[in-house]
Amino acid sequence: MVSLRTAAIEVLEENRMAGFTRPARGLYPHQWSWDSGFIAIGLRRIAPARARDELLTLLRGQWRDGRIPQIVYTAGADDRYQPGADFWGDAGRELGAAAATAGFVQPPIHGIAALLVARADPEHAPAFLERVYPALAAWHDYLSERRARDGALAEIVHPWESGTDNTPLWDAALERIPRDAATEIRRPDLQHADAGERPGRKDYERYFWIAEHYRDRGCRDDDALPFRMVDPAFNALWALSEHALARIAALLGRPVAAHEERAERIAAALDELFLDALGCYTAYDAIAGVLVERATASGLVPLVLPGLGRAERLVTTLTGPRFLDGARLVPSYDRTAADHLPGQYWRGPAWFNVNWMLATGLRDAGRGDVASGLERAMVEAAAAGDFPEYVDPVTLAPHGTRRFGWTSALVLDALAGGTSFREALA
Ligand code: 9WN
Repeated sequence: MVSLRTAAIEVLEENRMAGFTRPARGLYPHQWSWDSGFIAIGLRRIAPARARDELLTLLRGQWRDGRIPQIVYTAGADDRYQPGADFWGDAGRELGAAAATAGFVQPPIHGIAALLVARADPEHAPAFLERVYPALAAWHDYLSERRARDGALAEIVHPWESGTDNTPLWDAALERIPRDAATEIRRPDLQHADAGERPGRKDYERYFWIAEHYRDRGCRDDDALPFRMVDPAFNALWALSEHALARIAALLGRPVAAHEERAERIAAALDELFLDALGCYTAYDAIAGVLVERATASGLVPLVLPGLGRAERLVTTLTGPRFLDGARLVPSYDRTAADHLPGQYWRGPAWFNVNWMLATGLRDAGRGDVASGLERAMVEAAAAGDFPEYVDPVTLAPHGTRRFGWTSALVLDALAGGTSFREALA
């Protein structure tokens, strides 16, 4: 029998493409932005050069305005995933991308991923960081100038930008979106995952309506956008990555103050998203002007931030009945909510990337005991379910696709003893 480590390496090998790793063989044939961040973090444990390539290949898709796109498309795979490159046309290429890309973005994991990858191989770090630093600085400037127009926190303009697509956080905002998209919705994803475990038809009609609206207006981030949400996980990762850029700038002998100031500004503004009644952060609907009253794992992700004032309260919520009490892994959505569904995508199942971020935050917050428990459950769930995309938080039963990229990568990191953001930033 092969070891779990060897099996994880095999999954990453089987998903290896030219310079990057696809999330999964059938369901996701392209390069995804935040997947590549997590995958690079895992790859640094076994192949630092490949981890560097993973991030550098993603940056080929960067637009002149600084955005790092949600998807960099593999040529000839449009019939296998929708929306494909054909949906977006030449928008990205006209705006400087060296590859066909989506117009949306995903959570800014890249700064911290680049720092961790650099730390894993000090000899090659300076040349790698010289290459990625300007691109990552431009990416964060895009977020600041185009997405955080009204304050310190960035808005997302589509559920896909959160990476937690059908989380209950977006339900009320999506109710306002028409369902008559012009695109013929084919759903090739349903050939690779159970329909009951994926977003539904109504969700897809609305996803495409917003995507067409954005694309047809040149992917401009203006006030006419029909969906504008402030996501706590997206912004926490931005603050963490901004701290990482400060560290990278210091290693390169460049000014650090602007990065540090921005990181502090984002972290301070996150406080506006804290809902005392739920004991965690939540999303803000920038169109309706309201906080969403739902407890999701996204609202725990600020635990990744060093020195977070509310860390203790978050740990209490995380280990309490809404999340970990009675479960093995942190569910994506409140287990006490009437509409919690333990096998349905981002409406209940536990995801490995989220649990990895929380384990890292917990260890840095002095709760190595809880962190180790999560890492043990990740390892067990990956072994029993053939590296599933997501699992039932209580039984660890596998759901979604199998032999999934970031599941394998982050299990490799857990097997190597896990990560400390605090140490990486020191
Ligand atoms: C849309 C690739 C991506 C992840 C997201 C996850 C899922 C896509 C989809 O797969 O989203 O981006 O088709 O549902 O929600 O987090 O990046 O693994």
